[in-house]
Amino acid sequence: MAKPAAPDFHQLESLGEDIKRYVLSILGNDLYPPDPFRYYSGLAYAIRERLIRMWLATQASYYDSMSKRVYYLSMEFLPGRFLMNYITNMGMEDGCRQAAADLGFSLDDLAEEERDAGLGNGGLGRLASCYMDSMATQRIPGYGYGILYDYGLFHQRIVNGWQEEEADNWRRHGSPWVIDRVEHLYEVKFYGRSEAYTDPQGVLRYRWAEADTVMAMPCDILIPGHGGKHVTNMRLWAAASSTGFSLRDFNQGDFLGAMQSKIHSENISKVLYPNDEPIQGKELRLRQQYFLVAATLRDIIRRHKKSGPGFDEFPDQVAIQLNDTHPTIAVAELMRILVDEEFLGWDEAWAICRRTFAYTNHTVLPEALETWPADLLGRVLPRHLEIIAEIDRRFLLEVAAAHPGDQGRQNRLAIIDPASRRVRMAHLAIVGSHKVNGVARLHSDILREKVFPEFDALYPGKFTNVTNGITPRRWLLQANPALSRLITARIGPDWTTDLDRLAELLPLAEDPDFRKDWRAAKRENKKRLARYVLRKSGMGINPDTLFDVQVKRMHEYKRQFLNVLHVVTLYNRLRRDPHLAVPPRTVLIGGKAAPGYFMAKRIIRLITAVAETVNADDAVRSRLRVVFLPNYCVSQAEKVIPAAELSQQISTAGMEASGTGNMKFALNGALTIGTLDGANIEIMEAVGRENIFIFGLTAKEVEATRAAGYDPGRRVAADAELAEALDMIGRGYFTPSEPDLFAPILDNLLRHGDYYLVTADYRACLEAQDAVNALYLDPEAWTAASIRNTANMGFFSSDRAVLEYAKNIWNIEPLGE
Ligand code: GPK
Repeated sequence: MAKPAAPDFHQLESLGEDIKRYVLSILGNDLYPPDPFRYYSGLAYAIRERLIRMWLATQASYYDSMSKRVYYLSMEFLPGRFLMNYITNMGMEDGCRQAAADLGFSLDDLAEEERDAGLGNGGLGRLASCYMDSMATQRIPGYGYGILYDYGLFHQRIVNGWQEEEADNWRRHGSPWVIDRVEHLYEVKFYGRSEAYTDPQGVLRYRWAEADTVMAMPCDILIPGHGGKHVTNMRLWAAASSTGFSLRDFNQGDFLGAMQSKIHSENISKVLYPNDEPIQGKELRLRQQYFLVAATLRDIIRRHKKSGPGFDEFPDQVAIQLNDTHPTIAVAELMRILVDEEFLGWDEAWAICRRTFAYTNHTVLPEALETWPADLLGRVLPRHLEIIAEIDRRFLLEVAAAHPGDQGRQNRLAIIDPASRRVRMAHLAIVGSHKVNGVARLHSDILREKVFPEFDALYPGKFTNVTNGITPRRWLLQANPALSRLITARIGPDWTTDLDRLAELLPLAEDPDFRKDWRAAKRENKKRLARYVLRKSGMGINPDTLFDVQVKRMHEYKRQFLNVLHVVTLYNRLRRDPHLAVPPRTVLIGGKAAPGYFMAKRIIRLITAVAETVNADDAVRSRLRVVFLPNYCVSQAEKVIPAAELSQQISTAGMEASGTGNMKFALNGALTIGTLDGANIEIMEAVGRENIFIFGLTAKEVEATRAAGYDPGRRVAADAELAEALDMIGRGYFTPSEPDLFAPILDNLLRHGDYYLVTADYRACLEAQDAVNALYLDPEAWTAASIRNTANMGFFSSDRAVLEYAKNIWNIEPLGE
């Protein structure tokens, strides 16, 4: 495929004039002094205008096709920045560079002015955004649906070594990418009660009485596919009060009272919950979930009715994908609409529901399986609780028919747990869907065999796998121009939409000239990252050291602590032997901790403490540096990942559902050091066992080790280096003024059985790091392995993933050209 010719409506000639006009008319600002933020905004509005024209011009074909559509429901989307993504996907890069230069700016500097749209926590939200890009590129007709939070994920600052959170008021300076559709408001109900009545035909029916209402306003963000021929719409709902404020209260002089209900309503879309696992029992979170679901289903049904067919054809026109259990109340809401408002019979409505929904599970952590107290759910959504109870009653009859007399099984499978009276959202999602998928092969196996075996027995074939993927446009083409140019020069540009084509690079791993160019591209990215780190933290890092990177949310199961133990051990070895034959290293660690996650915050403090000590030690500082990267986010990932040489993916086996960072690193030529967990296994199979550093217990061994009653004390006693590292941390070597700071971490390890098996995998991790060092000392061999990583990553494109969903789950054909 040749580079797409810019269609007429891109109108690059007038770009410069348009930018200036927007600075004046939309921002109401002077052109002088030439402020980069103003010019970024002007450019953004100029792009937005072209994008809207393109969307209007292309949506007709999309509507005319009358094909089935998918609705991807997610409480989180994590797009990051839009400007460069739009420009690359629309093929406008050269024109935009020229226009920026004519105005006296570099396009890259303007792009740096944009704030991330951080409407998600981590992997789950970023996956949703990669899928939007791939649906647009692969012309899969569909929409993303979510919430437009006023405040996205908090900003992380490091103050005295500790994480501090700052509100992310991301729209404060305007958001050119968001199109408010003020004319399409819907009402969403909460509270009140369910009321029975008899209709004129004498049938007993139910309605939702005395409810409060909140308005949902759609705000659209357009997502252009690569080549600019297809645009997908991401519709995010913003909450608005239905009444403005109470005039009666206001007239009586109670202005603040009058504002109360308005504030209560608008709170719904105020802020993203900053946890990367569910928040148990927070009423506002439940209201957010229902708000998304109710507004979205209204929109879907409006569109369905407009297109003609009746409800019996609904599942032939509509597929709804539940991104984790967060939007699962949709099952009850669709039943409510069909039975209470459209007057369908229960069985007919239920058949429609089950054919419409599919559910993606993203975690097996038991503490992360979402449940709601039945009485809370019943207070906020009275009719839905009744409907869930009825779904549960009928479902348990099915279970009883299959396993007569097995009350234990009924209790285990029940949607409403009879013991705790909590609604198990995963059970509702499984029962209400036609397919349930995990996000990597191991994860899907664990779901079937360990987490939901009795559901699997009841519904053979319902459980399936779709291994996650990432978009090669953002994560290679756009984030790594140096490597992209090199790849395109050798194999042409088609890899951007057909990632398997990267396999054509394989023979080039044997070519010394190509390896030299490959190293030069990596070095350019390392220099770019070094400049970034210097700018952000004032610290210089040396691009001629091994860049060893772990960036992801802070979590005990992800084992940033194991990484620290390796660092401390390496530090000790270097202090003992300054001539140790290992390559100099820069260890970069970044990630946010949930604000209430005590242990994760302590681990951040440990990393910053170790960094302070190591970096101040003249005896080792030229051989080992440690950096904590504050505020890890999508735009930072775009700088960090292309510069990485070693990618740390070291979770306790069986606990990381898939991982997607692992894919981004390998695609950019980093070698992985990792456990046999999540998608690491499939990455190993793809890149070859000799091009990856695998260590540690397997998921089965983890299970067996725990079952046998693991004793960390014995392991520590038998390993002098491990004992030394733990002792230094525990004694306050890195925090002499607060020697007990890390006692809680050590207690977890040594007194509470080391649940995440850090000590069990320590020695294997160090041996894998020895192999890393040895290979890195042979630059030609390392580079060849790096090339083989990139060349074999075709499978991990999100294009492949969404096409699998389309074929096996949604039953949707991509549109033709
Ligand atoms: C899983 F359950 C969750 C969650 O609430 N948030 C989240 O980001 C992640 N995830 C998994 O932890 C990753 O292994 C996985 O790659 C990602 O979801 C996307 O599937």
